[in-house]
Amino acid sequence: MLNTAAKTEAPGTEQELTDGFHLVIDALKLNGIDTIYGVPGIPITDLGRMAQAAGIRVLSFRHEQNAGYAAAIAGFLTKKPGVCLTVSAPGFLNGLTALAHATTNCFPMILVSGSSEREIVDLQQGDYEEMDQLAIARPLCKAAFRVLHAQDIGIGFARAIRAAVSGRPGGVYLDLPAKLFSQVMNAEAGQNSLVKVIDAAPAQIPAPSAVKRALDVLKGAKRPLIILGKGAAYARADEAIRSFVEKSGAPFLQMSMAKGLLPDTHPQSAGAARSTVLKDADVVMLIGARLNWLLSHGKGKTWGDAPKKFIQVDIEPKEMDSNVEIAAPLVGDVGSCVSALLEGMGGNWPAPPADWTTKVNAKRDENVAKMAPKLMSNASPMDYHGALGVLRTVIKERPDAILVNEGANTLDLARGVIDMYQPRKRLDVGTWGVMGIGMGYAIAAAIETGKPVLAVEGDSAFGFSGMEIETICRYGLPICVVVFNNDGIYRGTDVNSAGADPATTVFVKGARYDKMIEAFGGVGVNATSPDELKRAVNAAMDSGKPTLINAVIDPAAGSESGRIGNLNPQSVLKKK
Ligand code: ADP
Ligand code: TPW
Ligand code: MG
Repeated sequence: MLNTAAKTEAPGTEQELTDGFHLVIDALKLNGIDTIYGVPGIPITDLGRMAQAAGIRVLSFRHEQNAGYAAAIAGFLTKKPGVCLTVSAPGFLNGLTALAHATTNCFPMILVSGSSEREIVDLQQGDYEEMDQLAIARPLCKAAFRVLHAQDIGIGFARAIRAAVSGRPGGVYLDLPAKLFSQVMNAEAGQNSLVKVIDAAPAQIPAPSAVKRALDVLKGAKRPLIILGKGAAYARADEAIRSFVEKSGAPFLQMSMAKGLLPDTHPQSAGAARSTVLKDADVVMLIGARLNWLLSHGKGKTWGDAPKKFIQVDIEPKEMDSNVEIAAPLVGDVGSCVSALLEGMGGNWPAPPADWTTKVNAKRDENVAKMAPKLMSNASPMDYHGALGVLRTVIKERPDAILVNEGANTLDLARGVIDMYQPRKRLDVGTWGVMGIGMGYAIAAAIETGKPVLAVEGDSAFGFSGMEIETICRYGLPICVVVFNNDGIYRGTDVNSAGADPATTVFVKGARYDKMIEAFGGVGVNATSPDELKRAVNAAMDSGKPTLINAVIDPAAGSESGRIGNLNPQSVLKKK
C-alpha cells in the first residue's frame, strides 16, 4: 500500500501523486525490509524521516562504516539484505568498506546511497559531494545499479534484493541521485511499478550423481573430518546439519562464526584437537567453508603429510578447486545438499574406525584439561585466560545471548575459550579479520534478535567504532561491552627506542574506557579482577542496561598478532 499521496491543484485534473521518496519506502516495505541503518544528510535526510514515519525502523549511527557493518551482519542474521543508507561521496565512501566486507563474507547487504547529479558528475563540474559512486562501488560488490527515473525504483530494488540474496550472497550497491527523490508520478502507476520479489533465493538442488560421489568418498574414509563454516550457519539448516554430522559419526570442526551450529561441547566436536584432525584426516568435508587463509589454503604444514581427499558443499560452483583439488564437489544450497546427503545415507551408515575417533577424543580431552586451570586464574591484573574464564561461564549460563568479538589476542583466545551452544550466536571479524565491526554488529544483533549482546573487544578494536556507544545508549540497547584493556595493540609494553613519541602499538596507559559510556548515561565499570568482571557482566546481562566494562588486562600478557604471528613479516635488519 502507498503510504501517502498528494493531489494536483488544477480542478478537474485531480490525480493522486507519489514521488521518489515514497516509492523507495514502498519498495522496501513491499519486500519486508523493515530496518535501515545509516547516517542522515543531503540528499537522504527526508528519506530517513519519512521511512521512520512510515513504520520502518531507522537506526541513525555516528559513522557510516558502523551502520554498514550493522547492515552486513543483519543480512547474515536474517537472510534478508541488510540496508545501509548513506549520503553522497564521503558518506558513501565511509559505507563502502562495509559493503566490500559483506561481499567478502557472503552476507547479503544493500548499500543505498544518495548521489549528486549525473549531468554534473559526468562533466566533472564540481557538484556538491561530487563522485562517480557507481563506478567506484562496482568492483567491490556483487552488483551495482543506478535508478534515474521514479518509475524504475521498483525494478531497481527488486534487482538489488535478488542480487544480494540469491546464489552466493553478497553486497549490492544502489545509487539514487538526489533528483530521483522529488520526481513525481501518478500514484497508481507508481504502485504498479513496484515489484515484490518472489522466491529471491531459490533452493539450489544438487545433482544426485554429485550426492552419491560425495557419499562414496565419505564412506571410504578411515579418518573423516567435517568442517562447518559460516555459510552453513547462514543457511539455517540447523537440524539437518546436526543429524548429518551425528549420523556420519565423524569428528567436526566449526569455523569461528559457525561455532554453536552444534554445541562446542558435543561429543564429536574436535575443536580442541584442531591441529591433530587437520594433519591426520584422510577425507575432509567442507560445508559452507572456503579453503582460504583461515584453513591454510588446504595445504602445507597445517595439513600434514597424510594424503587427503576433499568433499566440498557450496552454493558457488567457482569455489571448487580454488586452492586444492576437490574430489567430490557438491554444488547447491547447504539445506538441500545436507538433506540429500542424509537421505542417501540410508538407515545404517557405518561409524568411522574407532581408532580414529578415540585418538581425536583423547587429544581433545587432554587439551581441554590443560586449559582448565588457566581459566580459573583469579590473578589481578587479569591475564586473558582469567578474564575469558569468566565470560565463558556467562555464555554457558545464557546460551541465547549473542557474542560479538574482535581484537587480536582478545579474538583468538576468546574464540578458543568461549564455547557456543546455539547457531549464529558468535559474530566476529570474519574473512578479512577486520577491526571495527564491534559496535555495528552489537547494535544490529540487539535490534534484529532482541537478545542480550556481549561484545568482547580488544582496546584497539573497540576504538574503531567506540563512538557508537552513544548510539547504544540513545536506543537503550541491551549491550554489554567488555574492553580488554591491555594498553595497546597486542601488548601495552612496546617502547620507542629512538625518541619521545610513544611506540606505534601502545595507547594511553591506564585508560578508563568505562568513563566514555557514562557521558551518555550508560553504566561504566572498571574491573581489575575476574571476580569484579563476573559481577559486572552478570549485572549488565541481567539488567539489559547499556554497559561498558573496562577490564584491566596485564599489558605484557598478549603476543604479537595474537595467534596469527606467522603471517606477520618482520625485518631481519631492524634495530633491536
Ligand atoms: P568460514 O569463514 O566460516 O570458513 P567462508 O565465508 O569462508 O566461511 O565460506 C562460506 C561459504 O559458504 C562461501 O563459499 C559461500 O559461497 C557459501 N555459502 C553461503 N551461503 C550458502 C548456502 N546457503 N548454501 C551453500 N553455501 C553457501
Ligand atoms: C581495519 C590490524 C589486527 S588486530 C589489531 C589491529 C590494529 C588490534 C589488536 O589489538 P587489540 O587486541 O584489539 O587491543 P589485543 O587483545 O591483541 O591487544 N585495521 C583494520 N583491521 C585490522 N585487522 C588491522 C587494522 C589489526
Ligand atoms: Mg589490546
